[in-house]
Amino acid sequence: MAKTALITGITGQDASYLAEFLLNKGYKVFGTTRRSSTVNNERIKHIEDKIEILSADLLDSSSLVAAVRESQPDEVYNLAAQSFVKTSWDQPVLTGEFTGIGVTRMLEAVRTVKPDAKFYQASSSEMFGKVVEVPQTETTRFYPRSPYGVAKVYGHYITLNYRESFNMFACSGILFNHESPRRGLEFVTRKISNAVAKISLGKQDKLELGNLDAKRDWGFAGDYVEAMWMMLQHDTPDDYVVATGETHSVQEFVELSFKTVGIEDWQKYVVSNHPKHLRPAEVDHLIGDYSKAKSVLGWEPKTSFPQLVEMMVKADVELEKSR
Ligand code: NAP
Ligand code: G4F
Repeated sequence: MAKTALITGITGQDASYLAEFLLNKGYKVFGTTRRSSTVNNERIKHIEDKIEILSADLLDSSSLVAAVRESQPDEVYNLAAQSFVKTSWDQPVLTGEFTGIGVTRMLEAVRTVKPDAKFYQASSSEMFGKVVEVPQTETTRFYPRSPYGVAKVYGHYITLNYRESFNMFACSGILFNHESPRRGLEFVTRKISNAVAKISLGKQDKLELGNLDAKRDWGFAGDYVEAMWMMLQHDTPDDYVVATGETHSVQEFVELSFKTVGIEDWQKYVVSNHPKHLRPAEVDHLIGDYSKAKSVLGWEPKTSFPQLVEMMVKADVELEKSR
C-alpha cells in the first residue's frame, strides 16, 4: 500500500523538492500552509493538484493535531520554521516560538495522534556556529551564534529527547546550507544569482552584500531531500550530518556567478560590508563531514559547487528574461 507523508512548511524550498521526490516514489503527500493574505504557492504550483494542503501553524497546537489526524501519516517531515538567520535577531522571540518550541508542538501532535509515525526534524549546521572542530560531525559540540541557531539546538535536542523518552522513531538531519533556483531571494546565494542575472540583462547596477569572507558548505537542495527520506527508511532512528565536505566563501560564489554570464570585473558591481547586511555575530566557517550518512545510509551529494552556481544563475537569467 502507498505510504503517506505529512510535510510541514510545504510552500518552502525544501518541501517543494521533497514533495516531488515522494510523489515520484508513489507517496500520498499532505502539506501544511499557514494563512497569508496573498497566495504563496509559487514553488508548488506545478504539483498542487497532486498534494493535499492542510492549514496549520507552528504556533497553534490544535491545528497541528488536526493535520496529523487528517493525514494519518507514516512519515512526518517537520520542515516549517522561521529559517532566515538575519531576521532571528529582529524577531528573536518569534523565532524561538516557531523554530524551537514549534518542534515540541509538532512532536506532541505526532505522539498524541500517530505515535508510530516516523519523524524527521530539520536541524541545521547553524548549530555549530563558532565552530569548535573542523570539519563538523554528528559529535561536534554546538556553539550557536544566532537566536535561530539557539532555537535549532532546542529543536534538535527535543527530537532526541522524544526518541529516548517515548521510543519514537525521530531523526534529526543536521543539514548544511543547501540552495537551488527555488531558494528565497533574501539568502545570499539566490540574492547573488538573481542580481547577477539582472546586471547581465541591464536591469540592475549594483549588488550590496555584507561579509564576503564567510565560508559555507553549499549543496543542492534536490540532493539533500533524498537524505531526509533515507533517514526515515533506515531500521533505527539516528542523527546525520548532510553536507558536501567542501567549503567556499561568499566571494567565490560572487566571482563564479559573474563568470557564468561572462563578466570578469565583478568588483565594479559589488559593494561589500554593507552595514545593512552585517550580523551582530557571524558564523565564519562551516564544513561538514558526511561520512556517517555515506556509510550508514548510502547517501552522497551529486551536485558540485560550480554546477550549483551555474544552475542558479542560468535559472535566474531565464526568469529575468521572461519578466
Ligand atoms: P524556507 O524556504 O524558508 O521554508 C520554510 C517554510 O516554513 C515555509 O513554508 C514557511 O511558510 C513555513 N513556516 C514559517 N513559519 C511558520 C509557522 N509559524 N507555521 C507554519 N509554517 C511556517 O526554508 P527551507 O530552506 O526550505 O528550509 C526547510 C527547513 O530546513 C527549515 O526548518 C530550515 O530552518 C531548515 N534548514 C534549512 C537549511 C538550508 O540551507 N536551506 C539548512 C539547514 C536547515 P511561508 O511560505 O508561509 O513563509
Ligand atoms: O545565505 P545566508 O543568509 O545563510 P545562513 O545564515 O548560512 O543560513 C542558512 O543556512 C543555515 C544552515 O547553516 C540554515 F539553517 C538557515 O536556515 C539558512 O538556510 O548567509 C550565508 C552567509 C552569512 O555568513 C552571511 O553573513 O552569507 C553572508 N552574507 C554576506 N552578505 C550575506 C550577505 N547573507 C545574506 N543573506 N545577505 C547578504 O547580503
